[in-house]
Amino acid sequence: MITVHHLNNSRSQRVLWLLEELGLDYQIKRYERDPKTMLAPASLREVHPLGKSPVITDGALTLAESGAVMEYLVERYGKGSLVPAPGTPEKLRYTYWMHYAEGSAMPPLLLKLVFDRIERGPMPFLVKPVARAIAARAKSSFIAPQIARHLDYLEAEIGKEGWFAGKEFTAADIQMSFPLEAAAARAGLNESRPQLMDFLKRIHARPAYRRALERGGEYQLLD
Ligand SMILES: N[C@@H](CCC(=O)N[C@@H](CS)C(=O)NCC(=O)O)C(=O)O
Repeated sequence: MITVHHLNNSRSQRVLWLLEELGLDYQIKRYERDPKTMLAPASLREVHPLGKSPVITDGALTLAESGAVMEYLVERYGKGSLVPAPGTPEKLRYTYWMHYAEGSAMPPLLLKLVFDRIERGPMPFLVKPVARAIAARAKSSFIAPQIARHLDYLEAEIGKEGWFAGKEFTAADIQMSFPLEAAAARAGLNESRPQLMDFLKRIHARPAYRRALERGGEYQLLD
C-alpha cells in the first residue's frame, strides 16, 4: 500500500492529486507544521532524514523529492497514462518541466518568502532598519525581476498548446502547479498573465484535484 506522509499546506498535495488522477489506492499519514516556525515536525525525519514533504513509502521503498515521487508513481502504476510516449518531443518537454518546477521556478519564490519574513519578522530595534533595507534591496534588485522573468516565460509556454508538455494533460502539469499556485498566493501572479490564470482555473476544476483537496485538508501555500 502506498502511504503519503502528508504535511499540511505543502507540496505533498501534488502527490495526493496525482494519486487521485491515477485512481490508485493509498493511505495518508498526517504531519502538522509548527504554527510558529512553519517547519515540519521531527517525526517526519523518522521517515526520511531530511524530514521534508513529500515523502512516500511503498512496501520497502521510501522516496522523497516531489519530481522523483511523481515519476516513480507514473512509471510504476500509471500504465502509460499522464506521461507522453517515450522518445517523443513531448516526453522531453515533460522531463524538462518535471525538473524545472523545483530546480528553477521554486528558488526565487522561496527567496521571496524568506526575505518577506525578514522584513516582517521580529528583531532587535537597532538592527531592524538595516535588515529591512537589505531585504527590500534584495527583493527589488534580484528576486522580483527573476520571478517576473520566469512568469513571462511560463505565460508564453503554456499559451502554446494548453498544457506544459503539449496538447495533453500530464503529470508535468501537476508538478508545475505548485510554483504557479505559490506565485499566485504570494508573488504577484494575477490576471495580467491570463494564460497562467486560465491554467490554474482548469486544474482547479479537475475532479481529481478536488478529491485530493478533500482528502488532504487545508492547503494554503507557505513554502
Ligand atoms: N524540492 C523538495 C522540497 C521539499 C520541501 O521543502 N518541502 C517543504 C513543504 S512544501 C517542507 O517540507 N517544509 C517543512 C520543513 O522544511 O520543515 C521537493 O520538491 O520535494
